[in-house]
Amino acid sequence: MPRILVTGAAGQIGSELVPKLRELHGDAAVLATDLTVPATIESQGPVATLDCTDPRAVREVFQAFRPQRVYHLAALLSAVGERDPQRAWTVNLDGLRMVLEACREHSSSLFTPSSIAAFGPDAPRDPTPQDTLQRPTSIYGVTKVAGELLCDYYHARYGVDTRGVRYPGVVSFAHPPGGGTTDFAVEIYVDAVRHGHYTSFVRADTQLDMMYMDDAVRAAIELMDADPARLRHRNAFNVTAMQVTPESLARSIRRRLPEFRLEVEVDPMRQAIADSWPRRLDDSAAREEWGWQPRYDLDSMTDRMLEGIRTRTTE
Ligand code: VAH
Repeated sequence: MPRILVTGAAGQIGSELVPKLRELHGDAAVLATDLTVPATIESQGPVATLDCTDPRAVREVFQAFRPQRVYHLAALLSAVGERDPQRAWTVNLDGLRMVLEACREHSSSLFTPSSIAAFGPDAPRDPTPQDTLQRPTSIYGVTKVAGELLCDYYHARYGVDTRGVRYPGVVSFAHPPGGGTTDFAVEIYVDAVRHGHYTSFVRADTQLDMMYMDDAVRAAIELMDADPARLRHRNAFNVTAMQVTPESLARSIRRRLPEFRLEVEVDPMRQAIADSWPRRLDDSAAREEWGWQPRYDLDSMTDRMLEGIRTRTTE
């Protein structure tokens, strides 16, 4: 049985990655950690509180659990980070550095997500290649580029098996969005079911890459299971499933809720962040090097989201 450590287990991706890893490897194989761990995750298997910026706490968890594989998800997202850049750096970079050092000492492999936010307005936006200029203008993007470079350094210098993907916006219903710029792609579904209308904080024609949660969780697992001999890249692979705008999301929702109305009230900060990001990622490297293939498109994601929100609301 492998020993797998997940940090940020209470977050949007962590709260769905942990149950999937436990289904694959057994409950006891996965230690779920976060600043506080919800009862739902605690009821299924081992948990621990962990502040990844505390080197002693990180050392103690690694010494006690001796993880063979680590999924390091603890981070502040773009909009939250932009409101507190110092804390974004501390959590996203110092936290990563503590975990990298522990992985080096314990020969653990490490998955760390990057993001489309790792690109800035100077990069080609449509498509954005795997290898191109990375000069992001958000502090979140700066921490993601620095994190990619640090993970590649630990692989080259110390042989740590570090891998990552540049996630697009990740869409799910089980966990509230975490204060990101792509949250509109989650909020629109929740408000469609609850209120029949949604007010978007970005313009209706703002196009960004997106992915349904099941594909995002599968990408993390499949990359870590991939044959390392095939990987020409490591930190981090562009991955995407679709490109959406608030308007295209609304059209997809109206297939099921014909009365749905979309309004717009732009939040200048999040609009500026979204306008600096890619409009379409080129994910051919992930497809070639480890067989990446999304399974959800816009309409199947819409159907899954509306069904999941309705079920959760009636529970
Ligand atoms: C955010 N959901 O909006 C995150 C993600 C691609 C964006 O990194 O900050």
